[in-house]
Amino acid sequence: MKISACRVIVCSPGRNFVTLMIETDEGVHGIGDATLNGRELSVAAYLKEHVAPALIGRDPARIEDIWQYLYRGAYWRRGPVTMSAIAAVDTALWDIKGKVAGLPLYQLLGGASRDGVMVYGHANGNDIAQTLDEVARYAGLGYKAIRAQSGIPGLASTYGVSKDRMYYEPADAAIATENIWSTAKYLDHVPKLFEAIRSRFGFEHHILHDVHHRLTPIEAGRLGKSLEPYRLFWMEDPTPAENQEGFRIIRQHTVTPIAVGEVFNTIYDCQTLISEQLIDFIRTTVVHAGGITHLRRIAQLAELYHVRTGSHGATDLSPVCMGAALHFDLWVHNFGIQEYMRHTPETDAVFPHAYSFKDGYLHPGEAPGHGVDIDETLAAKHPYKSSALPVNRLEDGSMWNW
Ligand code: EZ4
Ligand code: CO
Repeated sequence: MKISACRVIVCSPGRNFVTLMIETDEGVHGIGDATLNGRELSVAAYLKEHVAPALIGRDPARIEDIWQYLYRGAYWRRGPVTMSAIAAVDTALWDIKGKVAGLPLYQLLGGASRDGVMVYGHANGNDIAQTLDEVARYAGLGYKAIRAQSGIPGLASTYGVSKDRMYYEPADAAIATENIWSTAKYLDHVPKLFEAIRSRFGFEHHILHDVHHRLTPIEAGRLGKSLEPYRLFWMEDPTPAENQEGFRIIRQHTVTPIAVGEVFNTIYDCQTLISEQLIDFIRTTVVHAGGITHLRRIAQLAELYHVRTGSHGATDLSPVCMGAALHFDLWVHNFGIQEYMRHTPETDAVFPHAYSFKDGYLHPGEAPGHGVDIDETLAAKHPYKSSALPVNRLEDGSMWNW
């Protein structure tokens, strides 16, 4: 069997997605997600110009060799654009391997380690009362784990709070929207949110929170300590993680579990975080961290150090990534949780999929490969729309992390 075509499909059914389609001379095809929110066309160009021509005629069964060819062979290693492009190829090749074998992807990896994949949904509101109502809604839908975010008094807008309660799409304008941030106002408000959640709902549910890279390590230590009575499942991205050693400071001050890594693209981004046991959950995903082949290496390093997986699963990761991630999650021994932000009905229609939700768990289904396809006719009706992620400034105008 040989790769006969390699095409990039860019569409926007509610939001932008980049999908790689790999076809073979024996009629089997596979697809992979290559979406990099706000920077979509850079990955599309990388794939079209530099990857697709080199894949024609290759044996699609040689997944490891093609991964190494694209990683080592580029000379310019790592980075989100390169690693998302490699991820798309890798995901499509695993999809093909599964279809050829007639087996769902999780069976190729080693079979199921569990019956279902625990997911968390997003409760968000403009204020605490609204967030509490959303927690109640997710609990009513059967979720065992819920992420809670709320607006902050004195700030016009906040990460994680959306107009539409079920979907969260931060990339909302062609030129980035500017938000204002105050660490003092945030640190004052957040413990009140979790105190209110625990006093209304008790401790039955796993409760999570995303700090979205806003704090310094010592501030994160203070937040983690102040949230200890509410026993969070995790505190996510407390501080930007380029300086992995900085997490030692957070660890010295709190036992609130820490999840990091949705923006990481290789194992080297989390080598110190994992080997020094500075985090509890690693959030690398199929699409942004080199596909199933590389995610497996990260998870198996993490397993040595009691770090569990908790993959990113926002709406900007397409159903193709979600399908592949669920096979990975069902198999990987040191699984922790999977983020699951629902896609819009328009997105779901373009990407028919075998995965399904029941009682707080997702299951990837039994279709061969990863079980997600693309309706290209429908996709063509939703052309690309330029949209950027917001930026953040402090109240005095200085740029900050969004
Ligand atoms: O801001 O995926 O945990 N989830 C997140 C997401 C990210 C977006 C960026 O594209 O942090 O909402
Ligand atoms: Co996050």
